[in-house]
Order: sequence, then structure tokens, then C-alpha cells
Amino acid sequence: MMNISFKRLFFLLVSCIAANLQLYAQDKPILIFDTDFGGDADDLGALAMLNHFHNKDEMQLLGVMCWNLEKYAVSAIDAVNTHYGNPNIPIGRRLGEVHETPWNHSEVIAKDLVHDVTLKNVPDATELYRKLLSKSEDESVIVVAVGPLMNIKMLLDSEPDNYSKLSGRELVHRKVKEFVIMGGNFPMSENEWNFDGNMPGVTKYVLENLKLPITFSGAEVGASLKTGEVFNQLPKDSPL
Ligand SMILES: [Ca+2]
Repeated sequence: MMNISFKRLFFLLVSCIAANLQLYAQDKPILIFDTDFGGDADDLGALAMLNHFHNKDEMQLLGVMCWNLEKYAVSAIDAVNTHYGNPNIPIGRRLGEVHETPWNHSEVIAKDLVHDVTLKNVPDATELYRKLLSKSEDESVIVVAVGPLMNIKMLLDSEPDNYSKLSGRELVHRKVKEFVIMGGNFPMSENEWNFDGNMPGVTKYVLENLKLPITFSGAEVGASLKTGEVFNQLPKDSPL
């Protein structure tokens, strides 16, 4: 009799743990980070935070898409991920002509910290988006975009391929559950970089074609948050 009770108790306990794990697994956000890394410090800070929460198992950083075609941008992103112990997070890049922007912080980070990928040997962002989304559960991925939206436009316009027979538009609406987009200035403004990006029509196209929940974070939010002093106290090998 005692034996049966113990078995029941054990079964109940395992069931509870399994149920909790399942609940936790469902709740854990799965993110793709789309960034114009290299100019302002906020993308660097955001990438560090994402690595931190990824390591705490509070979310999964599924991949990083680099909008910036600056020579060292992808290397610097990989260096940050590697610094936080995540050298294998896949990185995709926007196709286009590579340039050098000496005032970007990417070159310093890439030259000072360990990394093993560059702009030349990572896949096109559209291809990586399609690969990652096709392997994901339906309505499971959150795309966080903190730069201009060209990578999203290219994804929406993509054709069926080896990863999925769905069009880009179908794939996005099947696999993504939410977009979080940093851009604009609310209630209104002109020429905010992320929504302008010297790419007329891209933001309008993306927003008109996304039929999914979108959370916007305008430039006025960041402008009201003054921070940075604490970074002076960090060890010299920190990318921050
Ligand atoms: Ca940005």
C-alpha cells in the first residue's frame, strides 16, 4: 500500500514538473534581433542584454540579422556574442556594398575581442531568416528590429526555397508571433533614422504588409533615458 502511494506521489511530482517545464518552455521568448549595429551604442547595449538573458535561460536568442554593411559590423556582433559565451549564435547580413565607417565602434570591438566570422562568410539575412523561421514552431518567434527595416522587407518579398515552400509573407505570418520595432518618434516627427534609413518607402511597405501585432518604441523613449556612467567601471575586456 505504501509502495502504491509512493508511486502515485512520484508520478504526481513528475507530472507537475513536466507541466511546469512545458509552461516555462511555452513562455520563454524566442527572439531574432535585427540591428544596424555599429553607430549608436544602444544596439551594442541591447545585444549585451540579449546575451545576458539568453545565458540566464529567460529567453532564446535565435539569431542576429545585421543591416549595417560596415566592414566590421558582423565581426563585432560575433565578438560580443563570443564574449558572453555564445559564439555559435547565427548571424545574417544584408546584401550590398561593404563600406568602412571609422567612427563606428565595430572596428575597435572586432580588433580587440575574439570572433571567427566576418561580413564575408555569413549568410544573407533573407536566407538565414527563412532557415530559422522554417525550423521554428508556428507563432513562436518575436522579431526585434532596432534599425532600418530592409531585412524585413527582403524577407517578406522572398520566394519559396529549400528551407520552405512558403513565400516570405506566408512564412512570416505563420512563424512570427510579434514584432517589436524601435523607430519613429511619437506622436510625430520627420527623418528619424530607423524609419528613414535613406531608403524611401521601406518602412511604409513593411508596416502595410505585416498583419501581426507590433509594439513600437519611438526615439523619444530612448532620448529620455540618460545612462552610461556605469560602463566606465567595467573591465577593459568588456565590449561595453
Ligand atoms: Ca539601431
